[in-house]
Amino acid sequence: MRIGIVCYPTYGGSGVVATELGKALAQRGYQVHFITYAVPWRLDAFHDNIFFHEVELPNYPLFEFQLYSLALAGKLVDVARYERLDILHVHYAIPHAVSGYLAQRMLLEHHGIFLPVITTLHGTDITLVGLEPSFHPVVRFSLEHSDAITAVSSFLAEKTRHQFRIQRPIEVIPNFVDTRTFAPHPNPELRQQFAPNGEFILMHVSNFRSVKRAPDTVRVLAEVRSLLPVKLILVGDGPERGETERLARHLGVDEHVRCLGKQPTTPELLSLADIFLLPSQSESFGLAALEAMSCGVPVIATTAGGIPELVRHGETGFLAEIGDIERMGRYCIELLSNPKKLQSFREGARQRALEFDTPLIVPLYEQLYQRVLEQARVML
Ligand code: GMT
Repeated sequence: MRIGIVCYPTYGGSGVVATELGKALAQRGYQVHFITYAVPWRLDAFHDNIFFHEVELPNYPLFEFQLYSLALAGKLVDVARYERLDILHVHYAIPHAVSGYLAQRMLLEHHGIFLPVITTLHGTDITLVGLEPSFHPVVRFSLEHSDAITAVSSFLAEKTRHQFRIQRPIEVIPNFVDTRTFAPHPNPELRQQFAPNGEFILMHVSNFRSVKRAPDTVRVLAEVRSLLPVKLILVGDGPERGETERLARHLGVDEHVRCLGKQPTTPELLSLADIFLLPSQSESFGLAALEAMSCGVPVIATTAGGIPELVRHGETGFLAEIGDIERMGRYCIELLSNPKKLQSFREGARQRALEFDTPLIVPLYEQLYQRVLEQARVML
């Protein structure tokens, strides 16, 4: 089967899921074609069966804003025809589902080719940006015309039904992790660099958009530091990084915060953490937390969105209300000051992550592709 995958190539969960899915499918013998404006950042090496097609953006003085959705649709037609794609899988509805629909119509009317389009919803395409009045009708229309829709959590599927009045089935296929790669990798020398006096380590990985509430991680650090020696490692970059760093200075904990910027979230890096913090305002699943859990790191997070579908309160981590810094701090102290409990949560986190292992989840996408292709054959 020849599968086209459209995603954002930048630092972010939807692009990571799309890329890891493409890599896993290629390993299973499918031919995978990524179509986007840059090489996805997790597509870090040459992979057999994987091809990359860059969407070029023509520049013209009249276009004050770049017309990416149109350029993508045009490129999809080209790739679908010349690479003989069987199916197109778009990740993140805006604008990918719309470009996919447009390409599908052009392929059918001009070339007599039917290309089924599957849309996977990831989060803010439904919970935030998609709700903007200028996008809402477009997202709704493109979902109604997708040949199948998947969402990464039950929370997100329900939100989509409710906010977009979608009656059609939405299949829940959760995020996944390669638990062989993302496994505990203790590295005492590296740990020594971040915590030279044996301090505990809290970690947060995100794109620092406001929904992530990254500054809350610094507030939690300040709370915990009043009782325990602890450091905070921040990985990633984005709009609220500056504010997070300023808050650390304001609270007088800046010497205990290390901002690493955009980094590959390697198992070695994640394994440094004693606790992973995810204080999000909104989170449809929490892929970063799953990768940390797979490395045996318990998660202290909010109850936002789909997080409770991943993190088991009192077993693999703890959940608190959004913005409840005091409680998150208390939970950190409870775990860090009780080595037996911390160890049992570490094991719990790893066990839970094993339920989202790549070989368990990727077949759900393969079965969906087969079903959609079968449907298309019946229709034609
Ligand atoms: O913020 C988004 O919605 C975009 C997306 C991304 O590219 O970062 O993140 C979402 O997709 C991930 C992969 O499915 C989920 O694990 C994240 O929870 C989700 N982020 C949010 O819902 C804020």
